[in-house]
Amino acid sequence: MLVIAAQVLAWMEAGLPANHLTCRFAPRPGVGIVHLGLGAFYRAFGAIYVAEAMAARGGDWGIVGVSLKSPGTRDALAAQGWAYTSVTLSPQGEEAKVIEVLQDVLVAPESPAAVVAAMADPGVKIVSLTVTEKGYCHNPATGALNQDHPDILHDLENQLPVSAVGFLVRGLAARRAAGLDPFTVLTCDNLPENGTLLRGIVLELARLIDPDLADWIAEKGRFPATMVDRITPATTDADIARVAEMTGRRDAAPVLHEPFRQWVIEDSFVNNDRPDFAAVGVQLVADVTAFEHMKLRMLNGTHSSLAYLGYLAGYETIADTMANPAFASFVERLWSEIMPAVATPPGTSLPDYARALKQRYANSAIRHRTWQIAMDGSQKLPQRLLGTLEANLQAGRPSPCLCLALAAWMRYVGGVDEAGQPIDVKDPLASRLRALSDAAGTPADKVTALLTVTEVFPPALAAQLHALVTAAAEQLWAIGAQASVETLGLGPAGLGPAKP
Ligand code: CS2
Repeated sequence: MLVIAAQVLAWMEAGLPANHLTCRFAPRPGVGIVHLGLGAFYRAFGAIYVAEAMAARGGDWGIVGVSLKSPGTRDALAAQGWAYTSVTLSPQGEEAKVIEVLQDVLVAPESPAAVVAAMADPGVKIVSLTVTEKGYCHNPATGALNQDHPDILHDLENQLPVSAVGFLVRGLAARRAAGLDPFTVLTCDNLPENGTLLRGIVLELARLIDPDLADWIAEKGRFPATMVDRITPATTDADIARVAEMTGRRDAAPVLHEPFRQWVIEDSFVNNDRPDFAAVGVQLVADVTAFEHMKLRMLNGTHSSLAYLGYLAGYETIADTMANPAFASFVERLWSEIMPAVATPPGTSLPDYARALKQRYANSAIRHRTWQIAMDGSQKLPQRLLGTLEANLQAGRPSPCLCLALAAWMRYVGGVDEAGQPIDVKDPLASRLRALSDAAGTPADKVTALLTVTEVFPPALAAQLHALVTAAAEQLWAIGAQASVETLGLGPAGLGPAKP
């Protein structure tokens, strides 16, 4: 232990000016949080807020991270004593900080019992999650648990789980057995009404395992909804080399992100036990819904639209896509279609939010690949695009740009780009989507076939969308993404001048 501590100190201090060292604690704090899913986003976002809240107001909120699949992040961080570099990238320059808030990292497949034990530790008050949309093992169109999911079938038959939901249920069961209160379950994924959704999924699995446990969770558990926002591309080998050059020190697991961040949390925690989030700018509110709709529809909805259309037009990153004036104008038109379907959250202006997003997307210091955002579309479309489309259909508002984005997803999941090259489509439904697309002949047939995927499209909405998306697809296949975007996107900008 002492040897590791000395190595880590050397690791942290070599090459970094003292004022770049932040969020270090001596003695180490106790563990108050178990976090499932230790990807770049959480380490660039939630972990930093927790570290800052502890630095500002104290408390034992050290974090035990859990990787649900592979040991890579644990192995990289172990050699660094769980510390890592966070780099803020902006056109004005870059700033590196060392974040030392993780106290341990567990790899669930290696030691599932240790993960359940960590959750059952009396000091732990919160279990948070960033496991991405597909990690919830649910049906994206209905929000219900997918009881046929292989991981859920496993977790129903075994004490030691593999799914995030399974770990939550077994962790809560262990606390109940020990006579402890439940932990607060804090979801940090981009899902609609994410707290309520996860509560429903956890209760459904718990009820199948032990109905009394489900009643206990329903009565005592807390599942606050959240809106999370910071653009954080996956870390690449080139990023690792760049950070080494910047800091003079090799970090095998740095995170690189934009300066902007926003976290809105429904203030509903078991026994009100949480870090002093308000002290570090987190918005604690009674109702997150308006913030969440704004973010999922205006940010993630346009992000996915730019990802599919930008990828098909040959762009590698969002910033590259935005550098094309037709796309920059097209995204404004998308916001004009989306804003009428979004309630304005307190203290916010939707046009200002859109203008700020435009700047964020144009940040060329961030290399956020269109391919990365295009991943898992079947899990993302309902909350990002379909809710907006449904609201516009009901109100009789046209949405040609959103329909084009949906058609672009359909072209993308066909697995062949406009130059005839294969696309590496990552999606839990990839092979089914590909088979449906391949079996259909014309673009119109492909639209008809893909709209039958009920995990994505509720049948009534599919029927309403059919003619509109068919028209968009016919144009997209005929003239390509670039020309389709030009057709819809060029012309005067849709957002009007910024407020002084
Ligand atoms: C992106 C998000 O990969 C994606 O699907 O849309 O990760 C996005 O960058 C974040 O939600 C921003 O907060």
